[in-house]
Amino acid sequence: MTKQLPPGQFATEKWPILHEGDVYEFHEATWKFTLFGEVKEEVSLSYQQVMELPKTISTIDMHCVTTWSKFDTTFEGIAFREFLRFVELNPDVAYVKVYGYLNGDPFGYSANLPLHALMGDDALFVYRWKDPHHDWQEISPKHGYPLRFIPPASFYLWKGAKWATGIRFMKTDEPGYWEVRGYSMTANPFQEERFSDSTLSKL
Ligand SMILES: Nc1nc2c(c(=O)[nH]1)N[C@H]1C(S)=C(S)[C@@H](COP(=O)(O)O)O[C@H]1N2
Ligand SMILES: [Mo]
Repeated sequence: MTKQLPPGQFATEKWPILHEGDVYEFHEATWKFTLFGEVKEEVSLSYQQVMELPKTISTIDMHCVTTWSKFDTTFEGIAFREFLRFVELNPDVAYVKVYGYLNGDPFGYSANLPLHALMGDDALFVYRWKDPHHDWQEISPKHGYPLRFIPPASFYLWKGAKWATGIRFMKTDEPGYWEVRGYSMTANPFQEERFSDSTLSKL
C-alpha cells in the first residue's frame, strides 16, 4: 500500500526523540493511572491492573509537527477504549485530556482530543514496538516507558503523551500543554493544522 505523506512532512526511518523536561524514572510502587473529570467516581489503577487489560497490536503512522513522519511502526498496548470499563461517564462527555509526566509533575504534560476519535485500535497506550528495521522491544524511557499514548495518525504526535498518567473526561474542549502555547486544538496533519492561528503556518 502506498501511503500519502501529509503536506509539509518528510518520511524518516528513524524514530526521533522530542520532549520537554527530564525523563521519567519508573517505580512500580508509586506509579498509577488515574481516570477523572466528568465521571461518577474517579479511579486510580495500579501498574498491575493496567497491564492485565486486554492487549491490542496495531500499526500506526506517526506525524510530528516538526515535519518528520514515521510510517508503519507496530505497537503493542492497551486500547484507549479499554479504560472506559472503569468509569461511568457523565452525560455529554465529548473530549478528553491525556496526561503525562513533565519535570516531576505527573500531570505536567497534557493534550486534548475528541473522545469519539479514540474508540479504535489506533488509539493506544503502548509499552512495546517493532518496525521493519527493529524487532520487538520495550518502549524506551525516552519514548515514554512504562506507558506512552500513541494517537491515531489523524492527529500530530504531540497529542501522544509520554509517561502517561491518566485521562480526564470533559464536556467541553480545553487546550493542553502545546495547545495553550499556540498549537492547534484539532491538529490534523492531512489538513496541516499545526497552529491555532492559521496565519502562523506561513512562518
Ligand atoms: N510527557 C510528555 N509527552 C510528550 C511530550 C513531552 O514534552 N512530555 N512531547 C510531545 C511531542 S511535542 C512529541 S513530537 C512527541 C515525540 O515523541 P517521540 O520522542 O517518542 O518521538 O511526544 C509528545 N509527548
Ligand atoms: Mo512535537
